[in-house]
Amino acid sequence: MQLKWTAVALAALTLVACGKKEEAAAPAPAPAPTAAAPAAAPAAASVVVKIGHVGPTSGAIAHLGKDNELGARMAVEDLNAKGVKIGDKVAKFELVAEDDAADPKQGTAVAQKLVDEKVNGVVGHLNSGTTIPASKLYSDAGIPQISPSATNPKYTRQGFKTTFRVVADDTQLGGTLGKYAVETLKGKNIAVIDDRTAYGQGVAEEFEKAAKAAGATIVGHEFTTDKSTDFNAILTKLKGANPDVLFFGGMDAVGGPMLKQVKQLGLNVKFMGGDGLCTGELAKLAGDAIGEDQVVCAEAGGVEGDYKQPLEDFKTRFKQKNGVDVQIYAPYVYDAVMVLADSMQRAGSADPEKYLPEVGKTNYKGVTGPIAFDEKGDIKNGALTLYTYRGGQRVQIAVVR
Ligand code: ABU
Repeated sequence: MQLKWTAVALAALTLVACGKKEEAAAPAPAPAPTAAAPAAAPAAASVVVKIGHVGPTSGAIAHLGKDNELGARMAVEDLNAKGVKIGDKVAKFELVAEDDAADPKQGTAVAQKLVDEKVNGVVGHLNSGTTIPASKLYSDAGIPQISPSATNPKYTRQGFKTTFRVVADDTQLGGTLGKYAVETLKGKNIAVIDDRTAYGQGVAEEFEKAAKAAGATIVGHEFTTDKSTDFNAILTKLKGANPDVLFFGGMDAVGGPMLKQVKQLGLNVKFMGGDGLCTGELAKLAGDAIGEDQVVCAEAGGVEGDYKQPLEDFKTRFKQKNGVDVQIYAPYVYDAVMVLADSMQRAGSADPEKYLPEVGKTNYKGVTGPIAFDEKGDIKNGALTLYTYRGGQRVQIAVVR
């Protein structure tokens, strides 16, 4: 018996695989078993699993980066509380959280840091503009990456085996919103502004294509940046074209102040945007400039039927634990971490090379609904949730596929 224990402990202590430390509790000198106190079972060997998370936890959209990071933290805590086993070892999940400030250069720098740290998997980044360049580094290192929020289609269309996404993309977002602008909001003369980021430009172009195809006229397309605060010149120019709908491709941090200036200029439009606009924070950023039902935007995911309750339960638990409401993508981040862990469990290994094939075979019921991936790594049968704002609150209009 003693010989067997020693062999197990030695094997566990010497096992070191790609990105993971495999450990066993140091064998304490065992007291001699007695009839009253039988010998204690040996502590199970454990494996440390590092989950990298990247989002902008500083800068203008830090509130969204922090939302994502809290989702990752909750997943890691839940996995550790459950005592998940990978192979015959108890997994100890560790979150390695990095801030990319929504900046592509900082994004690749922190991605390299995670590669050097030999993380077992990555959830992130938040922005398409950081996610796409970082994905090359993770692909070269063979590290599975799941984006919970980057919606530019290019991310999963680079031919990498390591890229996955648990939300719909900009083709679906822009396409659905463009059709909605014309068919439901009855928009005829539509103006567009985008922030020239990978996300803002992409979603605006998809919106414009779909709105035109549905019969609208695009009366103007102006440009800003993801750091701008003064939109008077472009809004004044667009006002001259008398639009009934204004679509903004960009994030809430720019969209909120833009809505204030829309009101100041007396521009009477429905204000539309993709998921970057569609946050809890938008109402605060726009203040009383946000008219009842004036904004229509879409989250790149959504649940119906039996899946509504698990998502509501997650949001309640998130608030209780963190003292703040979910902004938008924390539940998707939570599920992305769970998908990585589920794939590791099915592979019986946290070694990226061994569990990567299992990520593609995922069939997971998450708090954001069922998750399975197509051949590119995109979520199958992705949903969108359309929202408006009433009384300063985000209010759901519909879930569409
Ligand atoms: N999807 C909106 C926010 C993230 C991004 O794609 O840049």
